[in-house]
Amino acid sequence: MTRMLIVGPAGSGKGTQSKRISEDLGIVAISTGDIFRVNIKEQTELGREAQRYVDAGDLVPDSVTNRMVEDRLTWADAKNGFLLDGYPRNRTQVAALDEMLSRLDVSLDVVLELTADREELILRLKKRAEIEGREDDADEAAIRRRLEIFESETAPMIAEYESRGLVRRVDGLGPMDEVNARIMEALKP
Ligand code: B4P
Repeated sequence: MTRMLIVGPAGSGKGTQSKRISEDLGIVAISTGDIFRVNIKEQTELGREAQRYVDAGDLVPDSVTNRMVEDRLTWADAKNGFLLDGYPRNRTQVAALDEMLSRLDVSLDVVLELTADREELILRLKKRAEIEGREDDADEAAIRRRLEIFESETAPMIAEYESRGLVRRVDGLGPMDEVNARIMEALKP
């Protein structure tokens, strides 16, 4: 049973790799970004609340995001392990996740960090904008904002997990299969 996080800047391959890890390890992948996008598409109350933040590349308020994750972690499919993609993203969310896990009487096994340089990230997001038409990829200002928030809020959060000895860092550059092979190597005990 594995309980893990995948972290990295926008475009580093989190969503892409988490689907593959989920299949390889037989654990559910939970992407906060995907949950927001589905809710925005369906214009649920959560979607209407999150939309302007997601479109601008800002973080959705912690209270909204934390509540959503806490609910999702109680579903039956998360009982046998999970991979959280895109959560937590700042220190407040780390504290909230610590509390959730303690209530569930479980702990994290590993935090997988994907790295890639800024030019490559921007290139990938622009390419995805052409293919998938995600609003936050099509807007340069929103891309910059997501990368800024990663530096100012998420990188210090990763340092926190590093001090707990949980981080395994993997180079996210190169073909997806190669990145996946590096990840599987890094996840070996
Ligand atoms: P996310 O959905 O997490 O968006 P993302 O950071 O861009 O990552 P994503 O997983 O989609 O992209 P990936 O790197 O896999 O968040 C979107 C928004 O939701 C946030 O801005 C925020 O508003 C909100 N949100 C989410 N979580 C939140 C939280 N915890 N708190 C508050 N708000 C939150 O891949 C990018 C592209 O690169 C893909 O097109 C892929 O095909 C390509 N790619 C991947 N690997 C590649 C490789 N090896 N080579 C070439 N291309 C590759």
